[in-house]
Amino acid sequence: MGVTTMNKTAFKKKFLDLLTEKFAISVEDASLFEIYTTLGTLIRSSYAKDWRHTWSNYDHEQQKQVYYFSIEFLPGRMMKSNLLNMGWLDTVQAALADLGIQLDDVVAQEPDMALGNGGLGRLASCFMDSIASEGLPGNGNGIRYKYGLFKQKFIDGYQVELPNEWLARGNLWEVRRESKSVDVYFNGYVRLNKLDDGTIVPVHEDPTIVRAVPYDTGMVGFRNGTVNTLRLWDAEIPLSEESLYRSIEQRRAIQDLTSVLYPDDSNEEGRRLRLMQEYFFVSAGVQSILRHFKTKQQKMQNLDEFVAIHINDTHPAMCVAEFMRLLLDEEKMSWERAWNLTVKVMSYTNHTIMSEALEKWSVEMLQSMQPRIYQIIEEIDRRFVEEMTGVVDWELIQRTRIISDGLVHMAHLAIIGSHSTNGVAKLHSDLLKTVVLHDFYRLYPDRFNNKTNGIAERRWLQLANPSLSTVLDKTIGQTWRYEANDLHLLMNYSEDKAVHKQLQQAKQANKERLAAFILQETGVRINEHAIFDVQIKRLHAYKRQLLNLLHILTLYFEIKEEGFTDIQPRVFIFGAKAAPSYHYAKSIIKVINEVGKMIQEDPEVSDKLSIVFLEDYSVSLAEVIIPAADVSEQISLASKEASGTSNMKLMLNGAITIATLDGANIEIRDAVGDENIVIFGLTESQVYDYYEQANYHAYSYYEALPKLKRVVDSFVDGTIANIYQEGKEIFDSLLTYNDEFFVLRDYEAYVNAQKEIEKAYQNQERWLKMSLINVANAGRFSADYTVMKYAEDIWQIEAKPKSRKAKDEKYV
Ligand code: HBZ
Repeated sequence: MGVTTMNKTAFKKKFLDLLTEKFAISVEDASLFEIYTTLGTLIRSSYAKDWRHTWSNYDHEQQKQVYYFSIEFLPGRMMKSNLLNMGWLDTVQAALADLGIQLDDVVAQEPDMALGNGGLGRLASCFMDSIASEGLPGNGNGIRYKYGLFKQKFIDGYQVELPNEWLARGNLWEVRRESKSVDVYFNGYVRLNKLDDGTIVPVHEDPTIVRAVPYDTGMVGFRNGTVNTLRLWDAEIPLSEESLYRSIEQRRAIQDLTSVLYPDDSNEEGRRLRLMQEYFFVSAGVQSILRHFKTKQQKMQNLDEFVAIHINDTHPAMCVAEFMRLLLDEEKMSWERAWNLTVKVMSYTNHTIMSEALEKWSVEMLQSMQPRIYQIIEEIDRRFVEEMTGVVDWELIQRTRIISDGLVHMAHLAIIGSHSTNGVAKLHSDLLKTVVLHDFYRLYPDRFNNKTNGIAERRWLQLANPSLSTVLDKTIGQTWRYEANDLHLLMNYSEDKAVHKQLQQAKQANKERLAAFILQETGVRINEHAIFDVQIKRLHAYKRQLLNLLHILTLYFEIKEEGFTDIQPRVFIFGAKAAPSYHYAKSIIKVINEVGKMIQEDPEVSDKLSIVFLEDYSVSLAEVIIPAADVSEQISLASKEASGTSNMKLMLNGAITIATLDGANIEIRDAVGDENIVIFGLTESQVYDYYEQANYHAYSYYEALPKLKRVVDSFVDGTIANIYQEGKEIFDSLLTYNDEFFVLRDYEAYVNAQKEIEKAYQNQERWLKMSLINVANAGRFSADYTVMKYAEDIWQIEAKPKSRKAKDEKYV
């Protein structure tokens, strides 16, 4: 595989032989699932050799490798992206068509690997794709949750959470590696044994031992023969300890460890389990890295020349202490030497500026669950305080130390124990330095840096949008397929009417595809010629889906009560899950659904407006929505969205962004220019001024703007049916509790910005040019570039020339 091509005849023969071998069935009689299994098996066995070679080459050439620790990965479906990256996609599609099979029907058999909540998990998977595609030596380390993120259903407009049994029919891509299992210790206590020579050896007494079994999945690089590894850990009862864990509760406690992905950490029992999960995958991962390193017979002293460990958000922050534990207790290294290595090996990414989202664990919980790790954290903290005393003021030390007020601050551990802390967009990284982590910036200015997020453009353009891809191939050639910045060649056609026309046709085809999907899923027939206005992301107050809804209601009342008729028809498309315990977010979902129903049932408006709230937003759903979008809603309160990544995916597919100056929106504006994006609302510094002066009065906006008042009142005056409680809750959040996220403050600017969008759309010539400029300038947001920057600046890892084949040989 790799850059070698597979011809149609050879593929058909292999495929039919394997189908017979596996199922003793003819292609005519085979079910789609049997076809899917056969094709998947063939794909996997075809990259197996490259997988083995990649692994052994890294060792053989003594390459430094990065291990990306993330409590979430959200790869979505793998079949098509593997085919694309192997260079087989077109051949297989054509060969199957000859056999009367549509590849897309086969692909749909695969459940989404949904082991993440949102942007953070998806970013980790985009990085896995790009790391392999750049030929970089890098692997993922995470948890193999038995249930993925809950399946969302709407019942009477309410979100209901159902289990997502993604493993029910097996998982084609994973390999269970029993022989690489490790033991992870919990609970018990630590006894310090004094040896004859006076050295003290900590012994973990009476532990609960959990066996961590890795399941590896190949991460296939784009046409370069590189296949890296995503290693996900499952918790099992250790065979040797079977007899010890006899009670059902004990056995269940172990099995539950990797059972669910946490959408929710709001109750004590849940929090305990979450902390166990964190230590579980940290310890298993770090142990297996060191074990592997030892087989290479390198000296421990040189560890930092071979290993980089990345801490994705604070969830894996215990990597710092676990790494120390192994160097101290197992390798008998001195504290100073171990610490020096740890800081060089570790690096940390922060994904949020909301301080309430930075993890803190109670000393009591951490100490009882992880007595040795807690001791080490205490010692790191003690030495930190000692080192800083007399150098900086006492208050600063108190604010930055790891343990204070009975809490262990995980972000502090990650920053103190690593050589690099980065934010995920320029604004976010600046805010880390100046506000959120300012104290740490004063201590360690050199550790802070920015790495703006990126996306796997192969998935989000080549795979998700074949119509646009074809137009690009015809217009600018194919080099953009491996060098995303070559999309810029499209700028040469920014005034070309013929190209505009083709872009328009591609968009229309995608809109029809989405409309058909919506009809099939919801029974609702939407206007394919309306503006498709899209907001897809987790449901959160700061992301302000509510602001979007206020605008929709404004249009509704303009039609109903003010007799507006010349409104450009719009379909508002939402995709969003709310954390099960996030009451307010669930109320927003309910109200959006009820407004949707009200509009749909009203013939006076239903031909102009509609709301489609698609259930169970996921990577696969995003792949159908994004190519069809005309408008990209990126309307978070400035300063709150660390980066955003759907903003990048949507611009890449030619949607025009309506946005606040938040997260990566700012960099999108810089890329496309002010004329090709619609910006509105408070800036981050205006938001901070309000905070400083405490002078925001939401009520005054409600009072001053009659249209806004009409809309806000509709939550409580009976205009919208079935939202008695939810409507009141939202009304109160805006007026009684003074609108934490400045929705009313930004309302007028947003409505005006939406008018601008409408005006631009009505001038299709202008719109298509704007759209083209967005596509042409999206290349810089390819995660290929992002991971190269991490590789150079943070991880200090390199790709060997031969693993960069696709780029270097220009395969087209
Ligand atoms: O990470 C998101 C940010 O909100 C978004 O702006 C950014 O683009 C993206 C990638 O950097 N953060 C998350 O998605 N966070 C989580 O999903 C999360 C999951 C579990 C937690 C906390 C946060 O315990």
